[in-house]
Amino acid sequence: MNIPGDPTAAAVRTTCPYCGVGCGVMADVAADGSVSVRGDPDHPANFGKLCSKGSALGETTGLDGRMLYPEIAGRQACWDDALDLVAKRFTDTIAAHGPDSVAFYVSGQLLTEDYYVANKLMKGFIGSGNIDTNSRLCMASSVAGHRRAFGEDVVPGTYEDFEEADLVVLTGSNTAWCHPILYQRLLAARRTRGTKIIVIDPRRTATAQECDLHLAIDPGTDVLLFNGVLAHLARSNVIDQNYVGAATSGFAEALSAALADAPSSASVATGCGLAEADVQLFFQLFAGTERTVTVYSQGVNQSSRGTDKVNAIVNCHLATGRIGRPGMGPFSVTGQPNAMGGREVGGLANQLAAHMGFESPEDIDRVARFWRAPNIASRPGLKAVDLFRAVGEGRIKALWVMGTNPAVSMPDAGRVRAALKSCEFVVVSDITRTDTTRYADVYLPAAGWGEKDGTVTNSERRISRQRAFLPPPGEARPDWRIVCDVARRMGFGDAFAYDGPAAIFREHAALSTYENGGRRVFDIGAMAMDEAAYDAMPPRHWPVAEESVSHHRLFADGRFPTPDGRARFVAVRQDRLARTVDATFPIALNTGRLRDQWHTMTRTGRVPRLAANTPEAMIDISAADAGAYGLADGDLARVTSAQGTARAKARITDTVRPGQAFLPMHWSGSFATNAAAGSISTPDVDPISGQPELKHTPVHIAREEINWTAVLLTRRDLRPTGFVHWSRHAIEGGWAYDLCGTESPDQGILLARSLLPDVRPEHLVEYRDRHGRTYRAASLDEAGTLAEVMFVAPTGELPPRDWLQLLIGSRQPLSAAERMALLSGRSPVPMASTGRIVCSCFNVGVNQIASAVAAGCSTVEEVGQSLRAGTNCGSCRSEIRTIIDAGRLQAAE
Ligand SMILES: Nc1nc2c(c(=O)[nH]1)N[C@H]1C(S)=C(S)[C@@H](COP(=O)(O)OP(=O)(O)OC[C@H]3O[C@@H](n4cnc5c(=O)[nH]c(N)nc54)[C@H](O)[C@@H]3O)O[C@H]1N2
Ligand SMILES: Nc1nc2c(c(=O)[nH]1)N[C@H]1C(S)=C(S)[C@@H](COP(=O)(O)OP(=O)(O)OC[C@H]3O[C@@H](n4cnc5c(=O)[nH]c(N)nc54)[C@H](O)[C@@H]3O)O[C@H]1N2
Ligand code: SF4
Ligand SMILES: [Mo]
Repeated sequence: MNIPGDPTAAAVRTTCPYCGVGCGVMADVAADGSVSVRGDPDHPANFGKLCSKGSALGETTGLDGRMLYPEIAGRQACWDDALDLVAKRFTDTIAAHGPDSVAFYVSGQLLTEDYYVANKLMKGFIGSGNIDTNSRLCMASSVAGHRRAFGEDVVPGTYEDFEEADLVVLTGSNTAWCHPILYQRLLAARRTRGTKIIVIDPRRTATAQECDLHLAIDPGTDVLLFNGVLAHLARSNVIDQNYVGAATSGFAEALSAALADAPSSASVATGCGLAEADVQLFFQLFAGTERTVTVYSQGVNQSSRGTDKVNAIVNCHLATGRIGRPGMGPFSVTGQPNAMGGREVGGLANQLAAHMGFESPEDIDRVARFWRAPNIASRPGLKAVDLFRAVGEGRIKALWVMGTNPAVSMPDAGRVRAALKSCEFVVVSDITRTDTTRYADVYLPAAGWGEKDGTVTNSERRISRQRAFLPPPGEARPDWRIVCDVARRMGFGDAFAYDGPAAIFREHAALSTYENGGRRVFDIGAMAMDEAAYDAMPPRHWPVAEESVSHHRLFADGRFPTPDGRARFVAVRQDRLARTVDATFPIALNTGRLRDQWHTMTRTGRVPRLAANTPEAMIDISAADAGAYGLADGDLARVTSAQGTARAKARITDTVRPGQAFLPMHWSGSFATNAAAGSISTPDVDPISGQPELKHTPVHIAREEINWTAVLLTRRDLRPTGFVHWSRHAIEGGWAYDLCGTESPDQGILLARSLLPDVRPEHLVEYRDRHGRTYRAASLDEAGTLAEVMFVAPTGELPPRDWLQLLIGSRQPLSAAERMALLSGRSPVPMASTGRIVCSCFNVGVNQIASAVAAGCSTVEEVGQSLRAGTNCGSCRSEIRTIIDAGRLQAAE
């Protein structure tokens, strides 16, 4: 699409496919096919800014690793055969075993149009509720909490509320890393407004490092803390009695539960593991600040108490009437780019469509009539954890996975992999090969970001267009089309005869307004538009029931979509977590995200500058626990839970408390052996929302006795087998593999060498020491450029690799001096080492920042002026501050 007046006429306006902030992106395709991106200055979510992941989007559109053709049983097939087979197996299974013997497991990363047709096919035409989504692992507790309190799954506020608040309470949200542009908007507002920021998180995250008060609560105790707030509000007489009386119900019960739970700030402090003074300060700030926004994400949702946590928070906002007004409100930030869109179409097994549910026979009837659905599901389907359990038990015999990688991201993932393996028929639609596609009987290549058209809805209910600017590679097709093609083959052609995403969106909009009469807040009736208007659609908030009425902020009038129009307080009590630590599993394992990686790394994992900040899987552990388990920094830790075992390098840090550890969720089997958090995470779920407790798994940690380590730099894409541990990260022109093992060093050398390719002797240089402890090899290609390097050595004795990494990337023929120097790992011409990358937007390393500090830079701004580090997305600013502080400390010693 050409944008009038734009200097780069080819730029296409689209939306970032990562987090729920939903930033606008302008994409340019150069003559050579390369893609560059920049923030869309006119998009109201980001006003031109992009974070490190968004800025690197242009580097993810290449064809490396993409799957270009359908496959049946691992062999390339034509689309007709693949689609026929999927339709036949689903139809046969349903005929033999009924509609509940099949299921779809889909994703908050699908576009609304993809999601809409998948949901319509399963619930309306197959006639089962068995479509669930990875949003079950992500947003289900917020959805359930909203429905309990408001009667509908609605986020009342907008991003402007972050900027108009005087107090922002970030609860279980590492906003600096996970919603970076929204966080930067908050920090910018704080600079002028003086906003107070409180972070409630057991870890001292990058977000916590910037805040005014960090409450490092004991895992899972948020209900108690917010019950404490409610009790304090009552004690301090700041309850808005008028609002409570006019707009809510259930206050007395909620307050008495809160008072019973949290009789005093001292009892809250004890129960949450906090200092009483900090608890009092929090209570006072909350009570005394009218313009308060409470933001929450996975530290709240991913819990066996998740729904209660949400309601404990919402209760405090209802009690003070701080909802639906500027700078106030409970604010659940969504994770995935279209988590919200998925909730709108009813992608969760317990929702129907367009915010209608199975609880109401009228809703079921209405949706059936609208769809002309012959066989609509009349009850909810299985939620993700139960769904995979049913797959494992053979109750679900045909499963279609779209746009998610459950073999890695589900809790108790080993059991999920076993279920996928045992399932009679598994279909996977993805853009690349993943740990899940290994189990696919039929693989369907989907078109990815930049190749498909549709809409997504961000955390503030803003619907934006994703637009194509590249042709789908090979035979890849958009997901909506794949689903409709299967539906047609199953005999439902009339209901799936869309000519494009605009037609699907039109129907979605029409359903939202169908017999609505103001009962359902989700009404986008006025957005049922033609193709041209859809193409040009600017980002806008829902609801849009009528073109002229804008509902920027919801619930401003104190009316809620409940039968009596009142919001509901929910009486909640803090009681025990589903599972707690004990003598066998004494450490509470927390899992979550890193700044520069996206989930199972299928896209971000291929971008060298996104790998540079944290190249290997690390488990964060306190010095006290490391001491107790005999672990030194960088040792390989074996982490065992009731579900399984994972291995990661220990990082000793004061950001986690003794008794806790943190493992990122990102490292799938494609990037490391056995480092996935999912394999050890508990499948315990919140009883109301069915969301798993991914933030709290009791584990045991031990040191793995390592006798050799190795690094392999290569252009080849390898999945080594037979190793105790390996982990890889993208470098320019190839991959760096870190390997290690418990075998003797000479055995380790044998094992590691098995990874080297057969090359002609004249292309290989090798060195082995007399004692068989170290081995070094490098191979050149025909053009005389460096193709592979392998070093094997006892722990801590590997030579440097920075220079060799540059050589792999440069693809320049080596000089004689360089060839001579290869096995030393040191450039014949001295070069400064940048060190681990801190700012991935401008590729600035820790050594460069430390030098700038030594040369006199004493603030983050000065470092930015000198190196540009921290001046784009800003997510590395807290790390830069830590380096400045360390420099200061060193200077003082
Ligand atoms: N860089 C990056 N950004 C992302 C993503 C990504 O993969 N990478 N994914 C996106 C998605 S889908 C999601 S859902 C969001 C998630 O965004 P966040 O929710 O911000 O991220 P997490 O790291 O999963 O968890 C948040 C915090 O919860 C804390 N926590 C753990 N237990 C508790 C507890 O009992 N109480 C409290 N109060 N806090 C606790 C953890 O220590 C962690 O710091 O991020 C989105 N953005
Ligand atoms: N231990 C632990 N586990 C967690 C979490 C945690 O904090 N801790 N967080 C949970 C949360 S909040 C989430 S959201 C999940 C995320 O978990 P997943 O959904 O499994 O993660 P992704 O890696 O984003 O998977 C998306 C898949 O879709 C593919 N894809 C990309 N674009 C397209 C497309 O257009 N069409 C199709 N068909 N496929 C596409 C990608 O290649 C990738 O394989 O993980 C959950 N699991
Ligand atoms: S904050 Fe970053 S990842 Fe999230 S939408 Fe914006 S650019 Fe994308
Ligand atoms: Mo998520």
